[in-house]
Amino acid sequence: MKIAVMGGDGFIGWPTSLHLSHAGHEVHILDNLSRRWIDTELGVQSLTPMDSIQERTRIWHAETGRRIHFNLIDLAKDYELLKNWLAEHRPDAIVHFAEQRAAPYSMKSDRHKNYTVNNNVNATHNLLNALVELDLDTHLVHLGTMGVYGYSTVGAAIPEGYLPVGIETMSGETVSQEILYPSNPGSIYHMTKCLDQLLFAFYAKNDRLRITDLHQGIVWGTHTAETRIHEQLINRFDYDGDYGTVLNRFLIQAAIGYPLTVHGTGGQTRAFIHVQDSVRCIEIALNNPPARGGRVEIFNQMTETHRVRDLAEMISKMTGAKIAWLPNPRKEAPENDLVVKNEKFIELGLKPTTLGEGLLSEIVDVAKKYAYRVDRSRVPAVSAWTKDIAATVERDPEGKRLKSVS
Ligand code: USQ
Repeated sequence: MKIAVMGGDGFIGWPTSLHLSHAGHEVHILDNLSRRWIDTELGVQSLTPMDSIQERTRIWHAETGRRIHFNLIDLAKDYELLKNWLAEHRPDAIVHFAEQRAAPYSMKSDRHKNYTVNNNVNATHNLLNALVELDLDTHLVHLGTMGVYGYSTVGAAIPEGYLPVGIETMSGETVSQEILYPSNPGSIYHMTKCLDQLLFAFYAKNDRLRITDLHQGIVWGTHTAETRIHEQLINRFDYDGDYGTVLNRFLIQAAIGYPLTVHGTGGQTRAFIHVQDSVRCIEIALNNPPARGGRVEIFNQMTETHRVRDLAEMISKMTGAKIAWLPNPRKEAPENDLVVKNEKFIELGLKPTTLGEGLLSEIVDVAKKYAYRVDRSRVPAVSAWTKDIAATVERDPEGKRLKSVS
């Protein structure tokens, strides 16, 4: 297949591009390199030393003989460039990662909220609009999030996208219908993924676009089989308070002797998936497109659920790290259960990589290797969901006063 990977320079976009290229597909990355600019804005850098995208693709070619093409295009702003590129290349499939993906970053200020909404919604809409305008039968695979559902299971497992409901008609009969599972976003970022869902439903119905939406959990790990091929193919690894996600953060914190930053009671249960499984799921989704004229295909892209405090306690036991119980900068349920259906990927052959497979200590080792690159002052999560919460997030786990965030 000829595949365009929108956002192919990012944390999952890069290993996905390598994986698909390795599997024999013709891969084109379209990216505006915004993650690199945001690193500069925040004054942080990936734990792992990352080369430029041009250097990464050069090394890939030198090591494997395969080419990955790179195009500097901003999907949200350069509609005509995007349309011209699609008209010229007519890809069989598109993997769409080209969105701002951090909840804390999206909640930092009014400017960050505007940026996240404008960037994410425009990028998705421009893509859909261009596919219709060019009359392309391209399969669009989008990276959504488990967070569109919220994290409450009301005693029933979260289904894969659609919920069967019975509705009583005016004549007293009950008709059954399948509706999109009610969305319940917990941040501006998560809200943009809910808006994406509506755009997809409309374009699948009105223009018969073939769309798959992958509702992914929190991705952990850093290496995949392909990023291991050469040191310069290494994936990025975010540890800072905005872009670092919980499990990877705890592992790097353990490696540098920083107390594990549990928000609140740590009773939040979330869905997880290893980055290697994430790229496999994307390949499976590409190989199983929905029919033209059908509804949006939705998969829950996760393999296990864990409670934040259980993760902290497990890593503390494994490494001897201390745990810091911090005021929660977010507005979220302090405790929740989470049961999620994920049969569709399992039936299509996914063999889940679980936490118990020795990979946790491998990540601690990666973190130790690059520990000299860590700026400890960037570890605390200071982006607060509301002004009253901001007033409570004052000290980091090492007891230092943080700059005011309210
Ligand atoms: N948390 C801590 N300590 C930390 C960091 C996080 O206790 O140092 C807690 C948070 O309060 C939250 C949970 O861990 O309850 C998860 O936070 P996270 O930063 O790991 O994940 P989240 O903000 O939900 O976002 C990440 C990705 C996003 C993806 C989402 C999937 O950044 O792109 O969509 O995970 S999901 O969480 O299933 O919605």
